[in-house]
Amino acid sequence: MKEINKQIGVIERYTHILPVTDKTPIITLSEGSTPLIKADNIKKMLGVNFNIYLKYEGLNPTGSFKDRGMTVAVSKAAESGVKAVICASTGNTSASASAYAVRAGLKSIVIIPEGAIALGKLSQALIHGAKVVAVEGNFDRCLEIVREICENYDVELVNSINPNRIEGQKTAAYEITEALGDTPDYQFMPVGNAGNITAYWKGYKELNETKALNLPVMMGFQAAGSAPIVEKKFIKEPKTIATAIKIGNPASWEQAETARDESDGVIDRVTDEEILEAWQDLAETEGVFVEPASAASLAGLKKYLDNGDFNPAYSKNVVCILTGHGLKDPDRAVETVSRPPVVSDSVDKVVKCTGIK
Ligand code: AN7
Repeated sequence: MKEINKQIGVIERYTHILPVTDKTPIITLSEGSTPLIKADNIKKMLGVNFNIYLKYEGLNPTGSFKDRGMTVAVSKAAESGVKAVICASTGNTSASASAYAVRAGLKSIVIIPEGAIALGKLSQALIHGAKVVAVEGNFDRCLEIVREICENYDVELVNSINPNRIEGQKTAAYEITEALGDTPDYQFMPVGNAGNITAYWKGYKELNETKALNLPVMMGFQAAGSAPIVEKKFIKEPKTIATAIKIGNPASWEQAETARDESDGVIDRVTDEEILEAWQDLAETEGVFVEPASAASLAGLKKYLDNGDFNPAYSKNVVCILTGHGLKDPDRAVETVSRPPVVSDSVDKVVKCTGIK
């Protein structure tokens, strides 16, 4: 039967720039092709002249940018004939790996830091049938354990140290560039394990080499309690409400520094307070609900505007990457914003609470 209006995933859309061949089975959930949303309400709120765009990666099939890399990593794993994939995760990688593993008919094994995963993400890994093991330790320790397991057993590591993850994730740089008709001037984004900033930088460098497009300035932001790259040292006990980026020893540390230095950008930190404020701004002014870690991008932009360190001309394009969906971490919203009033079953009482009158 003919498939009508089939949305293709990133492997089919970007075959020519990805490490796939005719022999690679394409394991896809039609990821990518996420919207680049013009944020004119935030532009007005901030009183700036330049253009602000939001790359809403929470609209990928499992709710985060990880799907772009996972389609490539799991397709290559299936091609190689392994029987299982494994990852350490602060949540989103595990949600994505377990979903793509199901489609490939592979087992998935997920190692998470105990008590430090947002509920939405844990429920995804569980419903997709992953073998989930919670370790009494932080993410960095989980990744060490997974790396050791991979040295001794025939399982494929699908964390972002797997180069196929980076290849898949670089497609977001291509999409942004296609949507704008040019590379952006500045890109603000969260940094955790630093795979994503590495992937974007690879994408933009390729576009620079093949199409002579300008390189954007990369502005990466870690959470203040988990900012090893900023502090130039491992953080033994990282702390932040943005659990996705609660990482004290990023695997792609050096690559993140390269992106920063080659682009004349920064890797800086934003406090939990600044993250939550930007997170609420996105929901309240643009109707875009993201998980807290994602809001580190806008928090970083606001910080640099406040500092006076950031003053682009009116025609410039600034993109904030929103890495994960707000429904990943619904508890945070319910805790932060006041709960709804409960009234007895009466039209009058309901009307009184609504503010209609
Ligand atoms: C929403 O899932 O590390 O700098 O194990 O889930 O590429 O690590 C997630 C990271 C930003 C940081 N935003 O990206 C994992 C994991 C969200 C994330 C990041 C993550 P990287």
